[in-house]
Amino acid sequence: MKRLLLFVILSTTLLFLTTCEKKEPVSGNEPYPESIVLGFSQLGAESDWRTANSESIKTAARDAGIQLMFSDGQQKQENQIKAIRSFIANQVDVIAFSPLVESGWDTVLKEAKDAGIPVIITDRAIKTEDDSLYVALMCSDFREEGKKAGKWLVEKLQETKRDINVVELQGNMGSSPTILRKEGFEEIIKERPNIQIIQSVCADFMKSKGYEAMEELLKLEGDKIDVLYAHNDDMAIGAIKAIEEYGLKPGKDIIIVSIDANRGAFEKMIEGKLNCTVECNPLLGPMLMQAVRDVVAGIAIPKRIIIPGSVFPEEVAAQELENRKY
Ligand code: GZL
Repeated sequence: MKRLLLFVILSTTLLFLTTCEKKEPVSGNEPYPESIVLGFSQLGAESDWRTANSESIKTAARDAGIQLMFSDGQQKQENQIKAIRSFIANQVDVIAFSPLVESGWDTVLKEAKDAGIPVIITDRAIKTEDDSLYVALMCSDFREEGKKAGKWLVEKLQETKRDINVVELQGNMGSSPTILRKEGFEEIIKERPNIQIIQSVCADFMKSKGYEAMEELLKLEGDKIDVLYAHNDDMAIGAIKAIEEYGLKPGKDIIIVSIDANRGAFEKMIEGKLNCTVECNPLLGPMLMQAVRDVVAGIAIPKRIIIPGSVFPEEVAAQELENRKY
């Protein structure tokens, strides 16, 4: 009788312990189905910024033990839509993506919503009437970045009364950074009627296209160009090569302000060939993985997460270079 009683007490205790053990947060290292699966649709591989962004996401997923299905859209929205559909078919836990352009996402995001899969938008924004289609948007304030570039230029030219001719290299058309960086910059320079944008061309955030576009602009406007405003450092760096081949001194004959604050821009500022870069941080991986875990755990996250950034004029480039992480 005593043996039976002892057995009952022991087995009940054991049962109680196993069912009450605290569930550790999913680290994903455990080889069991609870590990989180994230489907990420990247827009392409057009710039050093994008390379750093993709690396940050892959590394952060690995460190968080999150299974990552990563797709490169190769600068085509239809590829991103296909990737999102494959994530839905694979019943991933969360979908995240960096939208190449602002519009055209409602249909596929509704499919994700109907499948009960939460979506996090990173790096760029979308245009939609229905913001229930995504859980959160984490990206920089692109309009503010354009304004910062404009303010730096206005400050630099405050003693200059003559007409100043600006040429602009834009990122890929229809993307939120391109649209808003243009608007922000124009909002500031319109206060100075002597500063005018005389040419604005698309170079898709790419070094090679920045070179080609600047080559053409120099043929068109040559010695009339006083300032280059580039929506990212890569296009500015491509343009610098064209300016030098044309026989002018970038950073001196043509003032150059751009956005991203990548290492290449700091190196050009140290060489005296670029004058200012506005920071747009690509290292979103850890923040994204934390958001993914929170969403899976049912923890509310902010609808809009703004990534902060500073302004780096050439004067601080040398001391700042060692701190740059991308
Ligand atoms: C901005 C990002 C832009 C960068 C470019 O968040 O989408 O795309 O400024 C990149 O360098 O190509």
